[in-house]
Amino acid sequence: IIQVEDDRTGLSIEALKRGFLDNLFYVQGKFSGIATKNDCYMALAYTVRDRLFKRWVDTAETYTKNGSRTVCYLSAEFLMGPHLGNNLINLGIYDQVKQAIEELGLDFYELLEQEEEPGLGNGGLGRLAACYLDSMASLEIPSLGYGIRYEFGIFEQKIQDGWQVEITDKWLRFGNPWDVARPEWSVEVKLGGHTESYVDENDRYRVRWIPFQVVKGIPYDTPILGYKVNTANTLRLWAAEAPESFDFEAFNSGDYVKAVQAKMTSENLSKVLYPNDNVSQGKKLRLAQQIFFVSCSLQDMIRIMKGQKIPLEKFHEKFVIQLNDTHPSIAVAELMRLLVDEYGMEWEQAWEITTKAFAYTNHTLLPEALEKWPLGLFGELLPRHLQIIYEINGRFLDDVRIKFPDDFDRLKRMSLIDESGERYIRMANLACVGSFAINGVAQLHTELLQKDVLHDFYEMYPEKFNNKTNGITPRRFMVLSNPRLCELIDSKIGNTWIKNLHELRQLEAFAEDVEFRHKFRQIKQAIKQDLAEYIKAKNGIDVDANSLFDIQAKRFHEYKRQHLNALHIITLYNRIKANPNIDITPRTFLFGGKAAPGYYIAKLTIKLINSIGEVVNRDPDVRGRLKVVFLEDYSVKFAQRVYPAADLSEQISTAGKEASGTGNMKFALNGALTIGTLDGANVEIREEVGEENFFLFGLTAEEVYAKKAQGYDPMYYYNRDPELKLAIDRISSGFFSHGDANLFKPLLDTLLHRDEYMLLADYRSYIECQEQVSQAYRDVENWTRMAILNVARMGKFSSDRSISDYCEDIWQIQPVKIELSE
Ligand code: DL6
Repeated sequence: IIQVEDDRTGLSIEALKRGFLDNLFYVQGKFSGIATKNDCYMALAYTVRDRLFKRWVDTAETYTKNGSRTVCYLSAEFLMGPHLGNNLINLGIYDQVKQAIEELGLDFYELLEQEEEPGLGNGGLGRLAACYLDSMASLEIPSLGYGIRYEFGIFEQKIQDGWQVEITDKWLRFGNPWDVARPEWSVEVKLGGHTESYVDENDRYRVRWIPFQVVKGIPYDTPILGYKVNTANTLRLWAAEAPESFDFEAFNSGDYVKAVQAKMTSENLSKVLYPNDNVSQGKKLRLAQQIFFVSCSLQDMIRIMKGQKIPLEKFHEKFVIQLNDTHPSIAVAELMRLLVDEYGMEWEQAWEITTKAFAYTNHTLLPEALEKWPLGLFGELLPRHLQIIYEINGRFLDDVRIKFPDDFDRLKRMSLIDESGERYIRMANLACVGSFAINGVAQLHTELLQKDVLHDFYEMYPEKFNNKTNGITPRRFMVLSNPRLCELIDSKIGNTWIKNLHELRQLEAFAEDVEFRHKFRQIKQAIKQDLAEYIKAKNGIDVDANSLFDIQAKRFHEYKRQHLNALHIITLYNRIKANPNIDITPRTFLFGGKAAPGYYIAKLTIKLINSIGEVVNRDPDVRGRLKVVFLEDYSVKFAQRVYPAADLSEQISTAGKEASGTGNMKFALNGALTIGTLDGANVEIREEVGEENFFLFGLTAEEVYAKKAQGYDPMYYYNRDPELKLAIDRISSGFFSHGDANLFKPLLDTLLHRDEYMLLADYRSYIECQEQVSQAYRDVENWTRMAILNVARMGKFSSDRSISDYCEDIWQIQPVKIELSE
């Protein structure tokens, strides 16, 4: 008998080639002669997907048979990054596929590049959700990610004349090979209208909701394969449609156009991702998106329970639901509605189940990011939920009264409804009351939540609070994005660190090994050279790969203080202008990141950086010692190129403002040293890598509060620090704006008159710290030693560690091994 490997599952080079050609023919309908790059990418994606399906189906079957307890991760954002490369890594067939594709005469990397990344998130919060899916699958934890299949993800950024311009992200334009529609599991979601009370056949008082509109949610499932395990979990994203059952013709008396309009209105729900990071705009469509995906997901969970014949009373035993910030927190009221109104459960029992099912992660301390909905808007869209929230609130405030008698101010602060002016529903309060666990995302962040933002809730329910420091997946952010460094590490300590990042500690010994340091440096240098070539091709700027690559890549936000970085560049430039022969460590300043389209100051900061670049990059006095580059359209795909190329990672937020940060972890894991404040996870990174391997500057969170309380005056610093004054005056004189003295005025006004984020107070400390960086970089051997120690000590920041902690402390869930069926 001749044994031939199956075209769809075989992992040999020959089977992979056959699979590819088969998909090119039968899925794309093309022969090699006329196939486009995209046809070839699609054929390859399907070939890889075929190999996931066995694992995916067997995983689903095992969970169904066992009725496994499952984590449902509810998130308005999943910033997954390209799937192809990651799936190859997790399947363990990267090299085989590369060879197969090359033997077919194609460029493997070109095909990887071809993938349109699903940009269904803004930044840290969405990317964290993606890292957590990877870790849950890799740790064999039964889980479902639930979110929205936005037709348009985060906008594409173009830089025109130094300004950010936004272009619609049409990521679905060529189709998406990674998800499968499951119309058979569609559900309906009600919106608007009014409620009626009635008495049921058992003489019970009930409420019926008569909606104004009904929207259908269609689930699209993407397999999420774990690293070198058989587990393939599911990311289930909902797309909105008009339901057929809605009889438009009768409803709109034959007005076809109106009927089509209604269809369009429904589809609007999943049309576009709101492009704000860390700000809530209070828009009705956004609330509609939230209830849409939350209701779809909860109804889906109930369907799953029915399928597994598990009674609804056991909802909280079957599922634990993690709320990724307050965006899905309407789920507390929606689960109550489903249990009480739709399934006739008594309030007390429903509340018991609900409060045992939900856990809430807070991701921000910024007041503008805390979601609150005007009561009128909320009631118009969700009249029944408003009643339910009133009921929850009434009972909750009774509990507060008992625990803290006669404390009326406390009642006002804790109420789910803000009645201090215009009335609002406070979503963080709803999440706290409705959840059994509340966590922050770094030690300092959790402490500040307890002390300040959620202090009353901490006093009410101290047992609910816990910290879960964020983490990142080493599969995407090392194995996939930095193969050269991985190869070096593997050659010394093997490759089991990929599943157990603490094993990187073994590299500490090699920090003292000259030869290892040399190789480590060569690799960094080669990666920097690659990025330099990319920059030359894209921006037309010559960048010296021997210069210090100083990178700040993250969303643009005043609290992240990209403009503090800009003040440093101007300071160095001014020193050169004053003394052209000054001895300066050559640096390349790289910036990447998007600004929310409506955030004027953030967009002006992008313009400022580009304007500084224009002057600095062409001034002959600088003689190439400083370069400033703006990396257009920063994305997960792009980030994978950027992290490995960094020497210095800028983590310079005002202390007490950045909840955690995760870019800080990605840079350090790839061997960059950090210059940073004691903010978010920087504190823990510094603790791990050692204070001698971290460049610390700036006020602490406590000092920031104290200074504000004393009455902070930025002009004090401006008037006393001549370098600071000169840097600011250079901007205001129009030096960087072709003589236009008004262009950057709004930005400078924020600094000189209020300086909410205390750049001026931190300026001198930052500049001095940067001088230490410049000195340290000249000691090549010691710099490399420090970089290696950073890599070696990043074990704590694997998202596998974060997820293990969630499993143990919050979710109470065990791994389930998946055996592949014959
Ligand atoms: O927890 C993930 C990520 C943190 O690392 C960042 O520090 C934090 O700013 C971000 N928070 C948000 C909040 N958005 N809202 N609401 O994106 O979360």
